[in-house]
Amino acid sequence: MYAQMIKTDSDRVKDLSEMSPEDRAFQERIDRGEKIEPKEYMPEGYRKTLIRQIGQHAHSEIVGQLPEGNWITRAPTLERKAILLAKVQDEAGHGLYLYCAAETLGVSRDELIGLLHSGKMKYSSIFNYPTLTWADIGAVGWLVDGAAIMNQVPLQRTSFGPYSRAMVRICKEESFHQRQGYDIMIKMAQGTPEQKAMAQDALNRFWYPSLMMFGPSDKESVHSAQSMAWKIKINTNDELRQKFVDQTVPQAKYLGLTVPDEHLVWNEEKQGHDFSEPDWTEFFEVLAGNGPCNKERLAARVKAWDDGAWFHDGLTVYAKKAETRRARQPLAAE
Ligand code: FAQ
Repeated sequence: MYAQMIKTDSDRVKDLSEMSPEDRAFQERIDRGEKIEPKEYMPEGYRKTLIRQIGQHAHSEIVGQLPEGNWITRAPTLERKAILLAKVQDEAGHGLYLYCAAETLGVSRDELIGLLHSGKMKYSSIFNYPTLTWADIGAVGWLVDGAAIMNQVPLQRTSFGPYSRAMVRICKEESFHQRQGYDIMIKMAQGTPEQKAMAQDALNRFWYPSLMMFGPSDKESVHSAQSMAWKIKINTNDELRQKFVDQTVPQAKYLGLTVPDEHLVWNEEKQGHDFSEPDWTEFFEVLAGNGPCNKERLAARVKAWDDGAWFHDGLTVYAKKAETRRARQPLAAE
């Protein structure tokens, strides 16, 4: 049912005068900065846009465990192993809060997961790139979590109550994640020449994919205008990308690493950096399923789901039995 609705939420933004009385009252609530809660009136497009965005966000957290999960057994020290294990578990928790937030909109978790597994729903492009060395785990924490936080801090003020509340907790955890990544990068960049070269190589490979995380340029973004009118999104894709570059360039400098962009330069007038756009052809290829790891990532998720089916089925049967038992039992005496 939801599958047919995914593509239909990007109509032109309507003027207040063109709206039905309910939609106008809804838009006025949004404009006053009120939060919308699950049982309250919302236009169908608002509900569908949120299911799409929160669902994709949840899938990203779950699929995002895979590139780092690969390194849990290979982390260089026991301490690094424990930290990475905790981080990967946090990502699972984020996925669960987000699936719960999506469920309040009337879509089931099974339906969302089915859409992910059949390739009908997206997850973040970044997780279709491989993590080839330990330095990549540093780069993921520093750049990928850094980009995720840049996007998610404003989402704490998003108009849908359950999504904004999930973001508050997620952002707290993500900032630890970013620091642990930067800490790995500091150790590598200040280590042997070989370690520093690994850190530079990780930055070279993760820089442009991290810039792509913010989505296509504002000219190409089909959903931004409506999502911003509904305050689902608070900033445009390009605004957040610019903030990310401005925040990250001094961090790279501190590490003694070079951002792989020969056109990167501080622009005094705009008080921000000028920088090269990512390769958008590559971005759309990754979205179409043709990135370096798309097939591997989806196959790993489907296998994990299928391997866990016996447990899922057992729990469902047990829950039904427990419910029948409870229904048959007379009420306990007062
Ligand atoms: N990857 O019109 P727009 C994390 C799609 S969390 C894949 O601009 P919108 C934590 C977009 O869905 C990372 N698809 O779309 C972590 C749409 O396709 P559709 C995830 C992308 O929604 C760290 C089409 O392109 N964060 O990393 C991407 O207004 C480390 C047109 O684009 C979130 O999901 C992309 N990068 O803006 C975990 C944050 N960009 O649906 C483990 C919430 C765009 O029409 C380890 N989401 N698309 O088929 C958002 O803020 C927005 O959805 C955007 C896209 C900004 C991602």
